[in-house]
Amino acid sequence: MENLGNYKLVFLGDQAVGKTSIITCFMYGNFDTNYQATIGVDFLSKTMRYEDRTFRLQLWDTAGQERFQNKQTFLNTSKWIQEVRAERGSHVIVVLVGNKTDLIHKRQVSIEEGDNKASEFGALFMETSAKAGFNIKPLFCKITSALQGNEAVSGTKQEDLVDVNLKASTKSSRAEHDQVESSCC
Ligand code: G3D
Ligand code: MG
Repeated sequence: MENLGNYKLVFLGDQAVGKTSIITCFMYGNFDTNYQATIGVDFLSKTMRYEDRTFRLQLWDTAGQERFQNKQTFLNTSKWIQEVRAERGSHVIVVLVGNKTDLIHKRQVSIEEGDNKASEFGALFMETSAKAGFNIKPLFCKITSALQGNEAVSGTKQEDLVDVNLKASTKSSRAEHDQVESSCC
């Protein structure tokens, strides 16, 4: 099994869009666990397998300062993506995530709008619902798949970075859990 090293995934987006919920759903398979109750660690780790390679993903949650209404959180993703590009350059993989698809009657942004915006920014796009557990694992599979195409390996000086941008809807402190391999892609 070839180990392709550590990858940093940073979850950016306005407050209450569901960043923490997506991480929780992916790590623990449920919606209600509040991993942030455990304090003291900066990120959660999970090893993903893609074919005969493994990727260790570091999930870095962040706490947005401002809370906006649904549509505005989508508009604000432009700012988040631009900041990431300005800071990290164009090589980073950016994924635009539309969360809370379970709130069908409150939808403000069409799939097409999301898709178009992602294309415009050279980002991947995915819709999810942390609450329903919809598309959460596929999201991380998509990221892993993009990483393996990227061929960034441990041993290279620069650590590759995946930024997961969220739209739609914080608490602070962090928990540590290093979960074992998840093979799904
Ligand atoms: P954040 O980490 O981006 O700030 P959170 O967002 O994960 O803390 O989620 C903010 C609120 O949105 C939480 O509700 C959470 O339960 C809810 N939420 C997260 N994901 C989904 C989703 O997919 N669908 C729905 N319907 N709600 C979601 P509270 O009430 O605790 O503020
Ligand atoms: Mg949070």
